[in-house]
Amino acid sequence: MYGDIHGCLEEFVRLRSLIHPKPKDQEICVGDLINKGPHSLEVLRLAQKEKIQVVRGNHEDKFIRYYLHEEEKERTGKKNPMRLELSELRLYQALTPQDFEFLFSLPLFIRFTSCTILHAGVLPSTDLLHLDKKETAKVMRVRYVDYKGRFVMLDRSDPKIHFWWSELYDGRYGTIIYGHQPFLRPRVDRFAIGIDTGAVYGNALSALVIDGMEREFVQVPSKAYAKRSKPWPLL
Ligand SMILES: [Mn+2]
Repeated sequence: MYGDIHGCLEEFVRLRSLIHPKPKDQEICVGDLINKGPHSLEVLRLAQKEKIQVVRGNHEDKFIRYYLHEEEKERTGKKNPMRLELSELRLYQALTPQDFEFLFSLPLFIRFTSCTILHAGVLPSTDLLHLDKKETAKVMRVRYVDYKGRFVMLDRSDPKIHFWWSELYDGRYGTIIYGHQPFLRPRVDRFAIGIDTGAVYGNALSALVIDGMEREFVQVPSKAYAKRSKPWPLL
């Protein structure tokens, strides 16, 4: 399982060469392959070529939603309400129909007997098999929840009064392996493991390698391609 790559191709190639997965191994990314970093398109193509499984992150979701709005614009003349940054627009324009097909094919979660892979997390009320549009969005975005287990927007989040989502997670989907929130080191809780170690911010790209009962983290240090807008949270 690989943490958020965000276009860090060089780091991803190095990490894979350390692990050297065999054809029988399953490789899975926790989402956010693209955006922020330098080589989003190449990472996206590598995942397709190497048959790496990917769950949908909020950055993949952004491109999917933009595509659907553009389609609607063509059909009805309605304006696209979304705005992409220049770098995002360039990436969007470089995507082929095959790339879009790949993006649309990404599942929200991948379930195994003892673990589930998804991008951000679940709320106490999340039922992964019956999700409406709003709840689907939360699975790709949740960080903090309030004392009633409700989603808290990022700019309202306060670690002093809110819970990290996994603190209220009861393990009903097994161990959840997720990304979305960069940590200095992988965060290991009773029923959840966060493996985004902020590759694009110059910390490290991490993988969790599971072999039977054995669990190992493999990391490569990364260059800084983007600046964090907030100080690094110590969770
Ligand atoms: Mn994310």
